Amino acid sequence: MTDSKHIETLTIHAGKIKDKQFGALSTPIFQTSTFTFENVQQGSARFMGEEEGFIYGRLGNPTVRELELRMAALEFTEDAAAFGSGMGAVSATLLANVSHGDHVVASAALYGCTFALLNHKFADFGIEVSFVDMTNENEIRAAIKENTKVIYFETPVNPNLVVIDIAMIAKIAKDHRLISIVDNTFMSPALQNPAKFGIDLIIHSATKYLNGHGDVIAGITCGSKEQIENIKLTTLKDMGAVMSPQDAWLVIRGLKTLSVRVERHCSNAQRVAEYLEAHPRIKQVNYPGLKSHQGYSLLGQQMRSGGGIMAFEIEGSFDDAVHFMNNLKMCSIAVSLGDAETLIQHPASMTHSPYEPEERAAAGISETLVRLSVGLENVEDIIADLAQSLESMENRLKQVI
Ligand code: 3LM
Repeated sequence: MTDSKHIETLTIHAGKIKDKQFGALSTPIFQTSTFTFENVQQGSARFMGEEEGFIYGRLGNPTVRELELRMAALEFTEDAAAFGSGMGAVSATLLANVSHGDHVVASAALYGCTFALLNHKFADFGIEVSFVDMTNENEIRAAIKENTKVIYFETPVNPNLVVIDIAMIAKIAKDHRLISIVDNTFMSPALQNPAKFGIDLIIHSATKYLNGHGDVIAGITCGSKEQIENIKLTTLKDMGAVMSPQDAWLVIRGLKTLSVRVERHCSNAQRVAEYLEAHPRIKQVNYPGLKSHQGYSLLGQQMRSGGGIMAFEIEGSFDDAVHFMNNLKMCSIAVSLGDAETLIQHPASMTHSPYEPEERAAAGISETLVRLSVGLENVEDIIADLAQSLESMENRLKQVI
C-alpha cells in the first residue's frame, strides 16, 4: 500500500504481513527467542544473508518486523528498525553513523537524555558535538567543520516546543553531505513526515503517541534500506537494544488508532492553549497552533497541526507553579507524553534535569517552564481542572498579600 492512500487508512493497513496460515486479523505474537532451521545448510545460508528468514530474536522477529514495515510505510521511508526504547533508537542510530574523531552538530535544546548522551558520553568516545540554535541558519552553517558527519534535531523541541524548519536543515545537510537525523516523537507520522523534506533518518520514542496508552517503552528509526541495514548489522545487533514481540504487538495495536487519537489530542490542545493564553495568571504559552507561536508559519507546511503538547510559564514564582501543579485533581503529574491521560511535568527538575542550569538557559529552557501533554479526556473537563487549580493559586496569592 503506497502514499496514494490517506494517513487514516495507512495506519490500519500499510505494512501489514498477511497471516497465510490462519488468516488472523490481529498480528500474531511470535513469542520465541530462536527459530529452527530445516538443516545446517539453511542455517548457514541465513547467517550469510543468502536466504531470507528469521534466526534469533535479537536479529529479528516476525511481529517486530511487521511493526517496522508499518512504520516505514507511515514515514514514507524504505525501511525501519525497532528498539527496546526511544533512547535505544537514538543511541544506536547516532553511533551507527559516527566514529572516533567525528563531529556532530546538534540542537542545543533536546530531550534531556539525548542531550546527556551527546554532551557527556560522546566525549568519552572521542566524538565532538557542537550545540547550536537550530532556528538560526547562519549559526548552523558556521558550526559545520571538515569532520562533521551528522546533524541532529527534534521538532517541535522537547520541552519548549520551538519549531525548526525541516526543509532548511535538509538543505544544509545536502549542501555539506551530512546525515540528517530528526526525532519526530512530538508530532508522530500522523502530523509530520520529515522524509518528504529530505531528512535521512527519523526517530520515534514509540513509548509516546505511536503506542499511545502509557504501557510500553519502545523506539523506532525509519530510513533508507542501506541506512537501516547498517544500524541493524552494527549497533542494533551488537549493542542489542531490541524490541520485544509483545511490545511490538502493543505498538501495532496503538498505531491503528493513531490518526483518530492524534486528531483529538490536537483539537483538545488547541482549546487548552487558547484558554491558557487568555488567562491573566499565565505569562506565555508555547503551542505551535497559536498565532503568537514562533513556528506558526510552518504549520500547514511541514506539520499538519499544532500537536498535543504545550509548554507555558505561570505569572508568578516557582512556588506558585508548584502549587498549581500539586493542586490539579484530574491531570496527573508525570513525565512522558502522548497518552490518553493528560500529563503535566516540570522539565527543569524532571525530563531536563540532565542539563546543568546554565546549559538549560543556553538552550532556552526556563527554570519555571511547565509542560502539558493534553490527553483524550473531554476538553471541558481538562480546562475545568486547570481553571480550579489556577484559582486555588490566585487565592493563595491573595492570602500571602
Ligand atoms: C519525556 N521523553 O517525558 P524512551 N525522544 C524524545 C523523547 O521525548 C523521549 C525519548 C526520545 C520523555 C520521557 S523522561 C524520564 C520520560 C523526543 C522520552 C526517549 O527511551 O522511549 O523514553 O524515549 O519527555
